[in-house]
This record gives sequence, structure tokens and C-alpha cells, in this order.
Amino acid sequence: MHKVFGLYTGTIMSAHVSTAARTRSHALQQRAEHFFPGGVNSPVRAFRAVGGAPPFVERAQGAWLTDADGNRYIDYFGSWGPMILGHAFPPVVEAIQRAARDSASFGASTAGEADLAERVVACYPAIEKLRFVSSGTEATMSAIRLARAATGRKIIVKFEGCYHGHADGLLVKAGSGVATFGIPGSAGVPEEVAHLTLALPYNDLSVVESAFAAHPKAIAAVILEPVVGNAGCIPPAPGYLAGLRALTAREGTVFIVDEVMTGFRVALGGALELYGIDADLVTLGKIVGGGLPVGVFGGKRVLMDLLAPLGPVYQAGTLSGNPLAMAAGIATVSYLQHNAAQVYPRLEATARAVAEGVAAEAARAGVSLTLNRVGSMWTWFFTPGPVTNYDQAARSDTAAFGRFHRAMLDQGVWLPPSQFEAAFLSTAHGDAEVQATIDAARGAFETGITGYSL
Ligand code: HOZ
Repeated sequence: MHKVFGLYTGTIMSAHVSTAARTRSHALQQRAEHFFPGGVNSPVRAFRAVGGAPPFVERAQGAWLTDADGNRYIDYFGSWGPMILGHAFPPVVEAIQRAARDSASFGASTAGEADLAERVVACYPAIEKLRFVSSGTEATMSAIRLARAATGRKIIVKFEGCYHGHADGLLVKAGSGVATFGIPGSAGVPEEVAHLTLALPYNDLSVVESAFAAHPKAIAAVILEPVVGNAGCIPPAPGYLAGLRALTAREGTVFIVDEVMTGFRVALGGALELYGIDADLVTLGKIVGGGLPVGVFGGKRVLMDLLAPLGPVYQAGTLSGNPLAMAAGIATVSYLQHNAAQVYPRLEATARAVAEGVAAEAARAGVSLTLNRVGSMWTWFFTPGPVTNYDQAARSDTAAFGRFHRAMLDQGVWLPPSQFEAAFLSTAHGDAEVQATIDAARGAFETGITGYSL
């Protein structure tokens, strides 16, 4: 019988951040609850899934976050992905400052938009033309509209546990906060809209074949996270992505690869490069904006030219291609392009060391844990595993994950506050951070085991 991480209730001996030392954060949370539902502007930040009050961040540098009480934490969520070069990376800061001196927004075209687009296209051969928007949600929503217009079909296939932002049709059996809070689908989404989305188990080509058979010539798009990050990290099975590409091509269905999390992270050219696949449309976000709000949807010219003002599909945005966001994106992407040969091997080595190091501590302590990792994104699932789809991820002991999260936080290690969110690291993480994280995990597992019967 496997062991489960034992009850953790608060302070552990080696902790250097105690709950009592977060008094200012507590006060700020109470104030925030007055203004924002749950005190937050995005649900997972409320820490409801792991318990305890969220620290309020005051500043960050490199791999480290500093909270409102002056406590420091090693950051393993990196603003949920964008901060691949670490916080306040000097070339990015300088680029934003330079751009801001010329005004924060024009609502008119600038050269910077094509400068960043040129870099995106160079890294993503599947993208012939693109549009910048301000979030991943906007990107996927627009890609779906384009797919429906191009095919004249209505049904969308997505996969359980994948999260593509919070547009109505994409919240069905979604990951991220929807999975975190066990919401089957969002209230406020009309049944008629939800019925146009088929949510299928990930990593199973046969169910996609069956869906095509059951809905002949009716499926406009298949959209997926090529490596799931929003149900925790779940890699694609060998041949799965290529199989989806072949099926969608056969059926005249638009294949949308949502690389908002994986883009520029699992490789410079994202999962498309890593797994050697093509797509009709690709969505990007996070890293492409260098920490500022940017989304991208792009792909085959014949699809993109359906957009207004060339074609009949409408999409627009006052802050699309915002000059500060373009400047931060150019600084980030150009750094990655010029230093890819060092950046990606370093991310791989550091991520492997910390992810496997913590997993080894768990094994030593008799704690049952499954590690899934692709490059610098990973998840420690509190289940014997394997975890190849959302159903298996959902078998994790989320209460144990919550105890682990609190124990780590109290030792200065800030993990994503949900079992169903991937951890990320940056080029600023090094040996010292890795060792401190492994030591903290040992402390957490030992306390869980010595303090409580299992
Ligand atoms: N849904 C986001 C991560 N998958 C969370 C965004 C946030 O809370 O900032």
C-alpha cells in the first residue's frame, strides 16, 4: 500500500517564513476582499485549493519573489509562465522604459508590431500570418471564430482538463481554476453554447475517431494544449499529436494548437518544434509578451486572410499590439533566439534537477508521487499514477498537495497553488535555488511523516 503525505498544520522547524510573519499580506487580503470577489482578479490566486492566505507580492528579481512583509520565496509559477528569463530581466526592463518614454499606447500601427511578428514567424513555421491580441483567452476565442467561419461548421472538439481561457464555449470540462474548484462547467454559459463543444479524454485517438464518425462534416476545429499544463503537466503520448494532425486534415477540420503555455518554453518553436508537427492555427501568449499582456493567433494565410478588413470575420482590440507589450516581447523573444543553444539546455538541466530531486525525497520518505515533466514545466502529482489524462490527474490527493504547498511556502518555496497547474522555472534559477527547494521538500516530507501517523 502506498503512503500518503501526512497532515501538515503549520510551522516546521526549518521554516524561515512563518504564517505569523505574513501579517501585512493578511491585512491586504482582507482589504482586497472588500473590492474583489475572493479578494482576487483571477480565481486560483486566492489559494482556496491549498488553504492559507496568499502572500501579496511587492517585487521580484530573478528567481525570487518578495512579499509585503519582506519574506522571500523561490518562484515556481513565474507569473504562470511568462517569466522564462526571470523577473526584472534588465533588457526587458530597459525596453519597457524606453518604449514608455514615447507613450504607453497609440491605438495606431507601429513598426514594433511587425518586428515582433517577424520573430514569431521565424520560430513558428506554421504561422504565416498572425494577429496580436491582449490575452490567451482572446487568442483562442478568435481562432475558434476563424475555424467556424472557414469551415461553415459549428462543433468544437476540446480535451478534458485542457484550459483555453474563459470564453463561453471553451469552459466545458476545462482545467486550471475550473478543475481546481471542481466546477463542471461555468454557470452563465447557455446550454446551447456548451452543446457545441465536445470534451473528450486526452491522449486517446480512438475517441476522436468516434467523434468524427458521430458528427460527420460538423466539427469545425480540434483545439488542444500540446502538453497539458492546466490539469497539471501531462505530456502527449507518442504519436498522439501527429495522429490528431492526420485526422483533422482528413476531415477538413481546423487543427488549433494552443501554445499559450508551451510556446517559447518547451523549445524556441514550442511543442510544434519539439514534437515535429504542423497546425492550421496556433495560439500563443505569456512568454511572447515578456510579462506584459499579449496573445497571438496565427497560422495558414488562407485562414488568416478571412479576418476583417480583408474578410468577413470580425476581431479587434484597442490595446492589440500595444507598444510597451511589443517592446517587452521583442526583448524577450530576441534574447531567446540569440541564446537558444544555452537557454533551453540550462532550463532542462535545472528543471530536471529540482523536479527529480524533490521526487527522490518523496520516494525516500515513502510518499507516493508521480512526476510529469516536459522541459521547464512539470507537476508533482500526489498519486501513484500514471497521469496521462485528466481523470487520472483528478485521482490525486489534493488535500496532501495542499499540505505540501503550505509546508513549502513556509520554507520560502512558492509553488503554483493548485494540483492542476504546472510549475515553471526560469534561467535565473540555479544550483542554490534547486538545493534550497530539495531541502525544503525533505523538511516537508519528514515533518509529514514524523509528526503524524499515515
Ligand atoms: N488560469 C491561469 C493559469 N493557468 C491563472 C492566471 C492567474 O491567476 O494569474
